[in-house]
Amino acid sequence: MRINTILLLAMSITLALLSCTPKTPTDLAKTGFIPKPVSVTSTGEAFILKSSTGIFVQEGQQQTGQYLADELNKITGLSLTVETATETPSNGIYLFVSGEAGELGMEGYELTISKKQITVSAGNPAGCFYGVQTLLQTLPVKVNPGEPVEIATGSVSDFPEYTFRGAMLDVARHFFSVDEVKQFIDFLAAYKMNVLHLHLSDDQGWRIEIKSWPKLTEIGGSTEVGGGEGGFYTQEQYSEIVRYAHERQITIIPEIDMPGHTNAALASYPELNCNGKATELYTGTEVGFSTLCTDKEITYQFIGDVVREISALTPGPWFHVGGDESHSTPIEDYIPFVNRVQEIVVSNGKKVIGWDEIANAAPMENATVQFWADIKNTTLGVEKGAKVIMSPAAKAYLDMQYDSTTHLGLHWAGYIEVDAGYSWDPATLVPGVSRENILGVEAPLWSETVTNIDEVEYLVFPRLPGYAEIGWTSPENRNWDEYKLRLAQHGKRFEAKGIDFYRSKLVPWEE
Ligand code: TNX
Repeated sequence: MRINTILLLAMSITLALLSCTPKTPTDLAKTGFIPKPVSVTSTGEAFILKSSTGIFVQEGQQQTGQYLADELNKITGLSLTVETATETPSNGIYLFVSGEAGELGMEGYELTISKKQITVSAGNPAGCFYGVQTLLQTLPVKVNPGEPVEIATGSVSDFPEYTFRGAMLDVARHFFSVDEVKQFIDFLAAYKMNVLHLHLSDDQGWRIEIKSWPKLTEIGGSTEVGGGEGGFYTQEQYSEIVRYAHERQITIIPEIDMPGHTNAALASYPELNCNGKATELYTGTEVGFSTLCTDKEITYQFIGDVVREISALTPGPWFHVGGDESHSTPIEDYIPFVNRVQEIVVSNGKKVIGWDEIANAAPMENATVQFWADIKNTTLGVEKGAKVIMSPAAKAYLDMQYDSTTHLGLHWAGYIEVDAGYSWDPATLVPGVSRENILGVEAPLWSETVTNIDEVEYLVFPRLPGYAEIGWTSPENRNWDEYKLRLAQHGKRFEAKGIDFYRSKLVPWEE
């Protein structure tokens, strides 16, 4: 035989042998992580997760350890448990928080996977939780009982672009139960989002118990858009939401929208109206017709009580005062009103957030304006020293329809297909608002057209992971053509979690 024939033969035998070896997920870099991490390195082997695998945590990290165990057990059918350890064990999974910023910052983490050991080390507990989410995305969607679970080896180093990565749920237009809100929180947690803004009051409903003003929920909480029965959270239920979110490193921002969007309160208490007469409850979807009576002292007593009671239940630093679309409040009344409300919020130990209209009031040093529509308002806020949360309606509103055939949602700001929702940079979208002015990104879901969590899921998925990535991943590291391939891998995850998502034709979904 000639030498090349022998070589050829040897090559084909090797190829044949290689194709018989079972396929293991040994390339960590091929995992479709969302949000995309700063760096991923593969080392080409596998960690085998089995019933004897120990989960060890540093003292203080038990909650995140238990979260990891619960999630792993759901996927694998195993019954892994959590133990504390004072140093890195030689086998198993170990979660560790250094308490120092290091090169990756406080929220950064390093996930290292070798054949024998998986470690997550982070600056703070939030970083540790994010490392756990990355680890969970390395697992298959579902594993048959008894089948070994292989996790590709390598390492991930990661940290977020923005410290504020959020979504909003409007529980006022339609009410959502505590369990539904918890499901929404789980959606955010899976993609490393850390803020849930709850729009707790509007013309159609008042959704949080205020002990000093009980009729707000008794009357104002009794209906919703379309005339359904509405509902509200007791203070205990609200605290339960806060607690559940906190366990997932998510801060709740409560919003009481004022002076407009207040019909539910005006229907509950006649004295809040300038004419002293209670309004009728409202179940339509018009905006801009209601206003608190800005020159009555009782109005500020009311706001003082509401802000005090809600702030006492809210460990997060912010209170959202709304301030949008106050078309029935003359601007000369609006400005002193917002100024006074800002003082009330600050005296209750919270920082003010408001929709971009509040920039017309002053001063704004410790306040944040939420850009949704008006560039002039937003840049005015920046000039007055405010920070900005980017929620451009035409890009980031989760209630905008995907296209003209979408059966839920609105389209007043346009249609937002999955690519359009993803392909923008908060730091360059608005002239006069740059990276250093921006606190972060929030995707709001208004609920005029959605009545339950299945409908919420259809508008939220698959756009939410894109907003999470805009908040987490630097713009240089983001690109739709590459992102859509990673998103395509997540369709199976949505299905496994029972999420009703929109199968956009722009995404090559993996079966
Ligand atoms: C505008 S965005 C509103 C809401 C509506 C939403 C519907 C904003 C600050 N105000 O009251 O629910 O549009 O998309």
